[in-house]
Amino acid sequence: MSVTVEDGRVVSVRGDESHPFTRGFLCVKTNHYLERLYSPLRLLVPQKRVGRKGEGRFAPITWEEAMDTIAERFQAIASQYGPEAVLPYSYAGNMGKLAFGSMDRRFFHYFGASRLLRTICATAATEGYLHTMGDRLGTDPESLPESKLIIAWGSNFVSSNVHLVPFVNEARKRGALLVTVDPHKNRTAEQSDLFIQPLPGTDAALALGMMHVIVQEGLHDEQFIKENTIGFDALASHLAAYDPARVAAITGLSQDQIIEFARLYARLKPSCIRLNYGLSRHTNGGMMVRTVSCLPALVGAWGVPGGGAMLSLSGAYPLNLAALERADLLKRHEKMPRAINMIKLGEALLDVNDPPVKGLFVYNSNPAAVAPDQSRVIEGLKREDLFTVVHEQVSTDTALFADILLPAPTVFEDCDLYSAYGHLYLQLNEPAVAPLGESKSNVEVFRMLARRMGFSDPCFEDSTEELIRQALTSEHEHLRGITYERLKQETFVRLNLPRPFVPFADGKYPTESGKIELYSAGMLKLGLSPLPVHIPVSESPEANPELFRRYPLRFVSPAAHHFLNSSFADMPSMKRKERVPTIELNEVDALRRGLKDGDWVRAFNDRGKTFFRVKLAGTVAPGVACHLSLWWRQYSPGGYNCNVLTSSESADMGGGGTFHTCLVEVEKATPEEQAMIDESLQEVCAN
Ligand SMILES: Nc1nc2c(c(=O)[nH]1)N[C@H]1C(S)=C(S)[C@@H](COP(=O)(O)OP(=O)(O)OC[C@H]3O[C@@H](n4cnc5c(=O)[nH]c(N)nc54)[C@H](O)[C@@H]3O)O[C@H]1N2
Ligand SMILES: Nc1nc2c(c(=O)[nH]1)N[C@H]1C(S)=C(S)[C@@H](COP(=O)(O)OP(=O)(O)OC[C@H]3O[C@@H](n4cnc5c(=O)[nH]c(N)nc54)[C@H](O)[C@@H]3O)O[C@H]1N2
Ligand SMILES: [Mo]
Repeated sequence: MSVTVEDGRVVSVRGDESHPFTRGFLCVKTNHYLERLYSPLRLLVPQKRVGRKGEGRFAPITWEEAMDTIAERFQAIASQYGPEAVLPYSYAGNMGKLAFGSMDRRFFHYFGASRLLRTICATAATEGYLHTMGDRLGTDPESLPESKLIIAWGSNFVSSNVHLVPFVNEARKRGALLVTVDPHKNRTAEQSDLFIQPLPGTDAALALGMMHVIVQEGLHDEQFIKENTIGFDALASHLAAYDPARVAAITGLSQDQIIEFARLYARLKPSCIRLNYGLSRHTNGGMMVRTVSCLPALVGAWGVPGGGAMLSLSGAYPLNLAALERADLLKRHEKMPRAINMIKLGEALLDVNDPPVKGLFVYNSNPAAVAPDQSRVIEGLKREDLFTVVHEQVSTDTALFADILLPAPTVFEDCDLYSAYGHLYLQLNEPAVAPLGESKSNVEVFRMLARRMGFSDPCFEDSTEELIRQALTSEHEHLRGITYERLKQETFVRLNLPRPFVPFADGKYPTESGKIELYSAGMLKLGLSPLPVHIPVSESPEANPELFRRYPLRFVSPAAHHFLNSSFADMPSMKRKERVPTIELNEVDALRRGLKDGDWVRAFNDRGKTFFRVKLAGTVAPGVACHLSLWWRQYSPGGYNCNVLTSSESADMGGGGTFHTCLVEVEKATPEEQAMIDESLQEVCAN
């Protein structure tokens, strides 16, 4: 981002033309960043709660009083219940390395707080991909113009990774085809040459059906398979179970679609499958990603520019995170503190007793809006005996539940180191303006708190610059020649990799066998199927017919174009663009329920209910419903957003979230409900 500052105020922001990947433009959300920077919702001073929990009434206090209160309460909790009764809750925030995990981790490790398993986004997909490929590496996006076929597979990159679009367009100018595989006709599907629309949670079956066709018709790349993979023979005989007729019945596609797509995939090379995390948010999500990522090996798509698959390039950044996080500080404690899965926050706050969670420190996240099974999360946050600290930029849904509320800076006000997962440049971000009001960075807050609690280790005195230098301490060749001084001078630096970077070009894969694992002995040891398989998701007619009878719509809630998770969903211009929370239905399902476009419905299941406006746009198959997320609860009629419907069940791998495995029913709102909706919409528009 290029930022113009006048008299200490940011007056404009635009893309940096000299950046080889982002190429001078920003996404629609960050284009409007000033609205957030100077938002009336910005928190500017520390505050303490004076109203009921969740009511949002606070009184200003000094930083000193805030630190004193937190230290006293945490120490009291620790002496009565042990330090594990304190739970940190954080995710990516603005994605800076230091803000994500450095002084905060040191603080909680030293203190002995419960450890948080940060599973809400990437762990299921990552594990699935690693089982096949062995590393978090994939096609260099800058090589995409070489591709002849690009497949957006559960990846709405027009919304979620817009900087990929120019590279895809370049490939298309040279004749490449773009295919989208998604249950929702999203913005990427709208721009695609071909749209394949399987039922949610059935992609492993689709990929196996494609493999069936490819192998049966002899379209696989025998030489590549022989030299680079393990387990092909076992896979080939296993494919008998995935003939097009059975796969059609599972996925809702036609046999012809499956056969034609398989032939196209085998024929056009180089090809790149752009996977993303959306696909993995199912109870079988890890296995779906593991299965789809076997496809490139079958047709020998790897080893050339523009070929392969791309889930994430985060494995290309060998930063010294251990030095930042200092997990060795845990050794001070007699036993390793327990671990709590972040997608089970409701359970952690309501059911866990050994010891109960008595103190919660939320930063870099807005769990009241983003975590699943929202009614239980809220019930937990309302607990009078829970002491909650929230460190935030703005007055989010979670901030309303704080006992102590602390102001945080935005990227314009904070110094941090940035890696990426969709390109190969490392960046140093230096502040453009001083922190607004009294806001303080994550690093600063945990440094202050460590001091106040008398933590003696010298690591708590490390400065921001020292932390960045520590992160860069690595012998790895990708970081060779990349120093703090160089980053300060150049701002962003390409990792020490050729351009384009061709991953796995040497035919070496860091799996157990050293090959791409079509059969994985490691998975067998973990109790998983060693071969790719289709396992019906837990909320489906196959796995739970009784539930399906009551809630016959498969509900997915992927990211909205104008929101970033719940970030930016407070900005008036972005809310205006998204208008109201909607649910996209198939015409058949609408007709059956007497619903028209524009009607308001109550969407519900055993976990809760929320309200959406019906959108009939031919975007989903019968039996599927889609809501673009994430609206704040504050702006959702009825006070709950879509996550009141989603489940806290974890995925088959990595403990990941399963937001898209979710059965619901919808009914037209009653007149009383409609009156409530109309009233709350007036409020939303006024805000
Ligand atoms: N505008 C915008 N951009 C974002 C974000 C945002 O909130 N808004 N979030 C950022 C973050 S944190 C992340 S992790 C990434 C996520 O990036 P993506 O993974 O691209 O985003 P999602 O919208 O979660 O999901 C992508 C698609 O998966 C589809 N999907 C759901 N279930 C299935 C399935 O069973 N099979 C298939 N084939 N597709 C399925 C959804 O319909 C959706 O179109 O985006 C990042 N970028
Ligand atoms: N239904 C449904 N739910 C989902 C998803 C979905 O697709 N569907 N997607 C899931 C995914 S992929 C993810 S990653 C999670 C994301 O969930 P969250 O991690 O909660 O992401 P955000 O909603 O963007 O909230 C990040 C918060 O951090 C704050 N912040 C930013 N910078 C800083 C900082 O430097 N310090 C502090 N203290 N705070 C900061 C921002 O103001 C913002 O409120 O949501 C998940 N929830
Ligand atoms: Mo995410």
